[in-house]
Amino acid sequence: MFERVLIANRGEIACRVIRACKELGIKTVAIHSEVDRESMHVKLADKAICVGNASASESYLNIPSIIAAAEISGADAIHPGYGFLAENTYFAEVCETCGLKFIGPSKKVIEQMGNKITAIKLMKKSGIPVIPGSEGPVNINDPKIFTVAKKIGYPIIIKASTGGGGRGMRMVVSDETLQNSIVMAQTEAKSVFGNSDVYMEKYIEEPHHIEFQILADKYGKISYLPERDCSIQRRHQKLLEESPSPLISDALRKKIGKTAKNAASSIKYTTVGTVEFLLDKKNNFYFMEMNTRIQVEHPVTEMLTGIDIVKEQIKLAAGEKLSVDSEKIKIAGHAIECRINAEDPDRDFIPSPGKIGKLFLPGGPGIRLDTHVYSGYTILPFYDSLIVKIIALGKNRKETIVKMQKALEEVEIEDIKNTSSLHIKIMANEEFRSGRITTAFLSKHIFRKQ
Ligand code: MV4
Repeated sequence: MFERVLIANRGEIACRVIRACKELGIKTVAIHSEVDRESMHVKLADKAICVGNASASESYLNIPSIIAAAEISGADAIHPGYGFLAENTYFAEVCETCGLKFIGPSKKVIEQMGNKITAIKLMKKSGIPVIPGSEGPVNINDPKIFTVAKKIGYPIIIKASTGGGGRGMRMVVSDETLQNSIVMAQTEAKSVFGNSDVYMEKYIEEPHHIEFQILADKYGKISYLPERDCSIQRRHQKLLEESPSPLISDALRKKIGKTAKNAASSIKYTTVGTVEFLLDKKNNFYFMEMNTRIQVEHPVTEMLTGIDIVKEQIKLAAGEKLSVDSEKIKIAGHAIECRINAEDPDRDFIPSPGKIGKLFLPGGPGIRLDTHVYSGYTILPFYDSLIVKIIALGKNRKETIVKMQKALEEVEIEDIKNTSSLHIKIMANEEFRSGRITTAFLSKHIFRKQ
C-alpha cells in the first residue's frame, strides 16, 4: 500500500480522497493555489503545498509544480480526483517517469478513451454495440459524408472526437446543412479542445443516459456496479443522478452491466472507471464513451451498495486484488444525488461566488453530504461552482424523493444564490415522480416557456 498520497485537486473531491486515504492509514499531501489557503482540503491533509497562482493553469494544472510538490513531500502516488489533470495522458506519463504511481488506469487507456473516435472503434471491434455513425473523422470534401448520412438517416449529431460537455456538438436534419454544420463543429472543437476532428452519429431521440461503474484489478478481475441514470442535464452539465434507473429491469441491468464489463475487459482496464451508454425508447443500448476517472456522482452508487469506491480505487492502484463481486451486490433501495451549485437559477444560472454567511445543511438518516464549504468560506470565482452534493438513500424511489425534498428545504446558504430551489421544483414534478425522465425532461417540464 502507498505510504503518502498527493491529492492533485481541490474542493469536495480532494476532501473525499483525503478521508479515504486516512481510513487506509495513508499520509496525505494537499496542493493548493495562492487563493485556496483557507480551503477545507488544506486543513484536512497532513501537509499542504502551494503550487501557484489562482488561475488553474498556474496551479491545479501546473504539472512541473505538482510533480515537484510530490517529490519534496515524499509522496509515492498521486490521486488526480476529477477534472483538472484526471484524464491527461501526458500527466499520467510524467508521474510514471518520475516513479510516482498515478491512481487511475494506464496512460495508454486514458489516451484511447480520451479520443472518442478511437474508443468507439475499439468497442465496435470487441462486439460492444455502438451508435451507427461515420466510424471515423469526417471532412466536408469527402463525398462519403452523404453516403454515411443516407445510410444512418437524419437526424444526425456531429461530435468532437476529443470533446466532452456537449461542446462542439451539432444536430443536423438534412443534407443541405451537413457540410456547414461539420465546419462549425470543427471550428468549435479546434478552439475548445485544440483538435478539430469530428464524427457523425445517428441522433437518438429522447434517450436515457445511463452509466455503469466498473472496478478492475490488474489481474484481470472486473466487476460492474448497478447503473446510474444521469438523464437530467442542463447544457450538458449533470444536475442530479439516481440509482437504480427507474426504467431498467433486473434483466436489462445484467445485460448492459455485462456489456460494460466486457468493454472494460477488452481494453485491459484497471482501477475504477465508468462506461456510459445511451438507451433508446426500445431499450436498445449503445456505448457512448468511457470515463477513466472517479466521477462527481460516485456517491450515489456508494450509498446504494455500501462500497467505498474511492478506497477501492486506491487499493486497486496499489496492486490489491479486487474483492467486489457484481453478483453479490445488494441494492439497498434507491439513491439520488442533487448537485447544489453557486449559480442563480433566476438569472440564467450565472455564477454566484462570494463569502458564505450563516450555513445550515441538512442531515438525518439516509442523507449524505459531500462538501468542502463551511460558514465564512468564500466561494472563489476561479473554479467550479459546486457547493454541496446531497445524496439521499431510501427504501424505494418514492421515499428517497420525499427525503430529498425535506433535505433540500433545510438548505440555507446565506448570501450565495444557489440551485436548491431548482431541485425542489424537480422533486415536486409529476413527470419526474413517475420516473419518465429522459434527456428532454428539463426543457419540457422545468424550463418550459409560456
Ligand atoms: C447523443 C444524443 C443523442 N444521440 N448522441 C452526449 C454528451 C452529452 N452531454 C449529450 N450527449 C448526447 N449525445 C446521440 N447519438 C443526445 C445527447 C444529449 C444528452 C445526453 C445525455 C443527457 C442529456 C442530454 C441532453 C441533450 C443531448
